[in-house]
Amino acid sequence: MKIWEIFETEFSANKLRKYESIACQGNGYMCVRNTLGEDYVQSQRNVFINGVFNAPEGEAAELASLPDVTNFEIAANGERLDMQAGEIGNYSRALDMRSGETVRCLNWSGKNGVELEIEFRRFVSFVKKHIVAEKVVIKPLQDVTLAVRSGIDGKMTNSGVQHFGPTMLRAYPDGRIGLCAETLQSKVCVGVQSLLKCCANANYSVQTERRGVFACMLIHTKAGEPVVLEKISAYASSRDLGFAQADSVEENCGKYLCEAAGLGYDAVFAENAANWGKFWSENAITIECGNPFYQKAVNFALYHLRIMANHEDNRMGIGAKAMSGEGYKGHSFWDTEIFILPHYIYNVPETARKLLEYRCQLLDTSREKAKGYGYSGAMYPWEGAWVDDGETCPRLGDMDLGTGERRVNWMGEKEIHIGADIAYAVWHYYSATGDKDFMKECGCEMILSVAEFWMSRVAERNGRYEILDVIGPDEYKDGIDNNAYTNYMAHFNLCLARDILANISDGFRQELNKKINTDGMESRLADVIGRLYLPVPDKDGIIPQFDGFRDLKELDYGKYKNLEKVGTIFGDYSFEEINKMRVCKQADLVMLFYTLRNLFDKETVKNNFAYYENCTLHDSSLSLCIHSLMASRLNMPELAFELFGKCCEVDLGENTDNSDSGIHSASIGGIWLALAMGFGGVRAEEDDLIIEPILPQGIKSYSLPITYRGTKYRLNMDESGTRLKRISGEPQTVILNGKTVKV
Ligand code: IFM
Repeated sequence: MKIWEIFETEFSANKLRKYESIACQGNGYMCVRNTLGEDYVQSQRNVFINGVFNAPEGEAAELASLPDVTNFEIAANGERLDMQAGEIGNYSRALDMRSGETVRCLNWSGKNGVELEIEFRRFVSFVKKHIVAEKVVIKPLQDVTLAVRSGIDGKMTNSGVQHFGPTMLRAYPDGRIGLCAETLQSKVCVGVQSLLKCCANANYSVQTERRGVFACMLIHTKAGEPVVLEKISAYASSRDLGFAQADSVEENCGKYLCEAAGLGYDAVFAENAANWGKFWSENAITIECGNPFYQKAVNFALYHLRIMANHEDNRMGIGAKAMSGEGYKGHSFWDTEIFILPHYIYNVPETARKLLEYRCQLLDTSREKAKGYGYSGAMYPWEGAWVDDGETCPRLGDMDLGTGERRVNWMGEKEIHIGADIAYAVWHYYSATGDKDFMKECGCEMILSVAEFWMSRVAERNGRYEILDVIGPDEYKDGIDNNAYTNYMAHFNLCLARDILANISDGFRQELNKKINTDGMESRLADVIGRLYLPVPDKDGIIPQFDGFRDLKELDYGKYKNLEKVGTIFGDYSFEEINKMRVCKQADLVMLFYTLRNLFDKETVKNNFAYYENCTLHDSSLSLCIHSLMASRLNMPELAFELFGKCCEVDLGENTDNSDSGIHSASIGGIWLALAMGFGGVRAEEDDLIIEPILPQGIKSYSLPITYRGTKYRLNMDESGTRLKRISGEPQTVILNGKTVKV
């Protein structure tokens, strides 16, 4: 097994989409699906720039599919290269995660008898963030006339929805071709330029078509003589960081392209490879066990975690599919704060800060949303897009094929735990970094604003405060009361707000009061904190996921566990029926034990874990990693390892096609969670870094970096025990396996 490569040795059109997603290439600014040069109907071309969203009439904003530069048509003596026609041999295709470069090699014999050896290379530069570079080497085995056509195709859509208005096409005197267009609603100008160069004498022409401009080359070549083609492309937009009104997208794009094209593919690649090399040398995680698949999955997770976030810009989040496909429209969910952010908090805290700053900038639209529903404070969007897009959760969901009507999607209104998740993430970030400036600039205001929301959202019933009519993380259930996860997380958020008010200076309070009125907040907080209903274990020791959960009827769980396809249960039951059954898509209690670890004694957690594990189908990609992490904490190392393995298979498994519309960012963050916070037992608590590693049977060793309050460590665990090495930063104390040590 090649642990550094997303690799295939056989061409299969049915696997095209999955490969395009899992082997996508990017740098946080932009992302390109790993599409092939020639067209196949099964393929889905997408290039996205992070933050370039557009809302079609009557629909939610989505990441707009941009003009494509990955198209590369090659014909030999008039016959088009097509791997489904003619014969292919020596095929291989690999994305090398060490450098971000993808290489496809094949021998192709056309029906007309022409034989070619071809190699395609492509990368998206991590240094020159606007650049996509491609190189194609064609070696004919006979004298042949090659016709090459490659350019900028602006006919791209998001499954049929065109986000751009009229396109401006250009051919520049220096051989560059270009396209500029503006998104229809958000009015973002996007520019794309390419330069195609050939080592051999070529008859060059430019072709235009509606929304497209292409460079064409006719090359007469001799048997055995390789023809080398290089295509460098640049993307720019009017949403680029630092873009000023007086700037020109077209000019910027041309500048980026000329600089990179002047250097050529190999030089731009060398610089990019060195950047990736440094990343891996400082951040690699190793896991040694009988099966190299796990090492590959960990490499895969780190690769994607690096390319999914814009590390410089705080105006966008991370999509549930990152930018690897159209799934979930590029929207950010709680996936970021609870599943993905911990990796950044403990490895790239500057990026974690940017992601939280994005949430801070959503405060105004969140306040408007709360007002719209008759609440106060900040009601965060369930789905976030561009920083001022507001709630982008589509109001209408899937079509009911029976009635022809679309079902109402209640998540935007009811899945309100997201506010507490964000407040929790602020606290988590602060605990691990000690970043007081962030708390002053954003963090305190965020926690207090969401706390204000909870105080208006609770309902007085049964002589206490309850939280009614919500959707918890387990989305099989809709319109439930007193969801344990939501109530406890809201309570935690309220307590954080109380503690902030108890500890801040008068001066800072005055500053805060310019943004949020905190007068008299202490007594209101004390009232709600004291009287908010928090579900407790019943007579069997089980904490109900929500009111009445334990009375719901059971199901033959075995039938739906370990299935390869998500949502199989919906083949047998309607949503309304599942709503009335004691079955979980993912278990809210297990989630809660992960976020707030000290609420219950170990016995209670263990009993509830077993109870909920039994009735959980893991029908959400967010489920397995948390169950693995909790199994580690509960000292069930073998189960933890088994669930970790399943989590690694969410995107990398053989038989799934559920990555076609993009990878699962939360599950990828979850690979890190299960390893670092699960096996590694790493956590920031109060003012301490606590590390309590376990070594499940079957794992020989693992090693991972951790950054805590400016000091970088490497944790090594093997059969001989735990070693913690300080790599950089000031010596600090750490609680390692229960003992306070100075590292
Ligand atoms: O945020 C999740 C949600 O919990 C379950 N449905 C998919 C969303 C995006 O991953």
